[in-house]
Amino acid sequence: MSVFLQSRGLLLRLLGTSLTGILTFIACKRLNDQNALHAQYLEIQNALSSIPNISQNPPTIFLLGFHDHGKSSLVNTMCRVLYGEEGPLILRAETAPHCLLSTTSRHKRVSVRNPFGGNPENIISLVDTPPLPAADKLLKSDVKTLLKVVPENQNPGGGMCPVPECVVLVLGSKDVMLGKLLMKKLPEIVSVLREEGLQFVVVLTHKRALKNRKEAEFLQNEVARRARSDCVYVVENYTASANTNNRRPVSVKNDFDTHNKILAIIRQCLEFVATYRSTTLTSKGA
Ligand SMILES: Nc1nc2c(ncn2[C@@H]2O[C@H](COP(=O)(O)OP(=O)(O)OP(=O)(O)O)[C@@H](O)[C@H]2O)c(=O)[nH]1
Ligand SMILES: [Mg+2]
Repeated sequence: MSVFLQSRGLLLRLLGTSLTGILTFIACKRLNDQNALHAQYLEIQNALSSIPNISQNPPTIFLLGFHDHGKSSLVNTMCRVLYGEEGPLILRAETAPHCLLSTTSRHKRVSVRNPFGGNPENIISLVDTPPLPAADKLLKSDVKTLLKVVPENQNPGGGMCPVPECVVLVLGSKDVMLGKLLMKKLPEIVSVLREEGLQFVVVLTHKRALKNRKEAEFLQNEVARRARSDCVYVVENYTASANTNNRRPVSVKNDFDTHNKILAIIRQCLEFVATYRSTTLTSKGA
C-alpha cells in the first residue's frame, strides 16, 4: 500500500513538474514572439524616418496580381498588423467570396494613419489595383497600364504624383503551384516592374493551402528563382470569409507567423520606397 502511495506521489510530482515546464515554455515563447514583433515595429518606424519628404507624401505601395489571389485581403491584413488590432477583422478593402467576379474594379487607395502616434498624417498608402488579365491573355502592356493609372482624387495638393514607388506582387500559392503558365509569365511581369524602375516584393498567399513546410519552401525558392528576387514571402492572410454569413462579426485570431512576415514585408517595401525616392530626387536635382 505504501509503495503504491509513494509511486502515486512520485507520479503526481512528475506531472506537476512537466506541466510547469510546458507552461514556462509557452510563456517564454509568447514573450520571445512579442519581443520579435516589437523589434519589427521599431524597424518600421526607423524605415519610415529614412524616407525623404514623408510628411508631404506618404509612401505609395501598389498591390498587383490576378483575380482572387488575395490582393484586397492583403491590404486588410497589412492594416490589421500595422494598427496592432485584435478581435474582428476590419475590412478596409472589399474582398469577394472565392471565384466570384472581381471586386476590385478600379484602383482603390487605403491610407494608413500613423499607427505609432505622434504625427497623425497618413503615413502609408496601399493601392489595391484591379486584377491582371488571366495568365494566358496577359501582355506586358497590361502590367504597364495598371502601374500608370493614377487613382482619382488622390493628388489634391498637387504634390508628388501618386504613382507606385514599390510593388507587392500578390499570387495565390496553390495557383502558382498548379499553374505552369503563371510561373512562366512571372519573369515577364517582373521585367515590366524593373523597366519602370520599381523594386518589388512577391507575396504568396493562402499558405495553408500548401501541404507542408517543405512544399512552401520549394514554392518560395522556385518563385525567387523565376523572379530573380530574394523578397518572396509565403503568408496566410487574415480573412473574414468565415464571418460572411454571420450578422455578428466573429473574432479573427492573430497569428505570429502572419504578423511577423507582414511586418517584414512592410519594412522591405518602405526601404524600397526610400531608395526609389532618393533616386528620383537625385535625378530631378541633377
Ligand atoms: N484561406 C485564405 N483565403 C484567402 C487568403 N487570401 C485571400 N483569401 C480569400 O480569397 C478570396 C479572394 O480574395 P481577395 O482578397 O478578394 O482577392 P483579390 O486578389 O483582391 O481579388 P480581385 O479583387 O477580384 O482581383 C476571398 O474569399 C478571401 O477571403 C489567404 O491567404 N488564405
Ligand atoms: Mg480585390
